[in-house]
Amino acid sequence: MKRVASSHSIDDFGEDLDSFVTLSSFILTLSTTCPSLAAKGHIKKEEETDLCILLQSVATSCKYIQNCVRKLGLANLSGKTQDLTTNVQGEQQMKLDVIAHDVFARGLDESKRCTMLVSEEEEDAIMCATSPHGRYVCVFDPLDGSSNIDCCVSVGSIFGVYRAKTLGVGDINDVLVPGKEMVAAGYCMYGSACTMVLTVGGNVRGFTLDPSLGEFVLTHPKIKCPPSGATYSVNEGNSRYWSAGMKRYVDHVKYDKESPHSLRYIGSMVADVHRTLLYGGTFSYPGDSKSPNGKLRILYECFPMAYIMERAGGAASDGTQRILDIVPTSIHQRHPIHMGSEEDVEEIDRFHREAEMEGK
Ligand code: AHM
Ligand code: MG
Repeated sequence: MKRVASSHSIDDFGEDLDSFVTLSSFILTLSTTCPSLAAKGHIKKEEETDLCILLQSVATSCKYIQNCVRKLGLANLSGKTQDLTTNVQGEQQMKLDVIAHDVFARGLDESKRCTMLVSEEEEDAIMCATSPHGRYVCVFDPLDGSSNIDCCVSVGSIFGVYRAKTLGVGDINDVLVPGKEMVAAGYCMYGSACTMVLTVGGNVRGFTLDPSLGEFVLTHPKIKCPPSGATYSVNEGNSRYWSAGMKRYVDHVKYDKESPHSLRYIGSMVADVHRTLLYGGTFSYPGDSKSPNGKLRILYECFPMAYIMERAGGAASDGTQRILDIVPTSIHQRHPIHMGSEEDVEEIDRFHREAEMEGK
């Protein structure tokens, strides 16, 4: 479409409206927008339709949560739950944790496309009893980083989708498989803009919520993580508990590089990973002597983020092995993680290997 140039053209906003795509239109045409899926026989027509309905449900939940986050202080949504409930990790639940969980769980259950759901906020997997034809399992952290919410720091929702082995039957073993078996993964960041990052096994795409349309609009058609970066992101307050490999790596990026790498740590995984994905560098939540498995949950925090990072050309490891090769043994299991630019993650692995060979 040819547009007449004007001093205040819509093109001034930097978007090419010839490729105006919304999240809805993208997921309605998965096989054409993700030809790799269809070509490799990864997905059949009915699977595609069901995945489309499931992803629409996730997108609607994210819009709902985004509205709650935006009016947090105005609608008495801030703070902890009144009865001071804790989640399965023993962590104090915030009001929005509970709301976000309900919105995700109800939306996905009502989509009738899932056999089972796993949420950070629920100890047991949720069986979707009324979905006899459900063919997917969705794992999610409905509101990651919620301890930051009352001071208006960016938070987000993270999700991953697996195939159910038996149609309509929820089985915990469907998710106790390597993360590389996911069919889709994404996150939505409730930040200065509300951004949905999604991969359905092909490219990683970023959509920004246009508040006036109420639609996620494609703004980042093909996100690629730079091969190396100049930032590291980790809770350095824990450094006294770190392994020798981790300590040496962080010293290396601070003292051995031509110019020191910058430390960027928000303490909200979605925001820290989003920045790392776009600008490069590393995000780590390592294991240490106090918490050998780190803090982050493998199923609905590490796996979806690692999947996205790899699809964008980056890498994710625990210092010795690829995250997506790990087979979890329980649904709320924690695991150490380092992810980001491929060369930088390789360097972290090298530091871990060398320290281990020295027996440190
Ligand atoms: P949460 O799921 O209870 O919100 O915890 C996960 C969050 C991540 O967003 C973040 O990377 C990490 O906890 C920060 O932990 P710490 O405060 O120990 O650095
Ligand atoms: Mg979380």
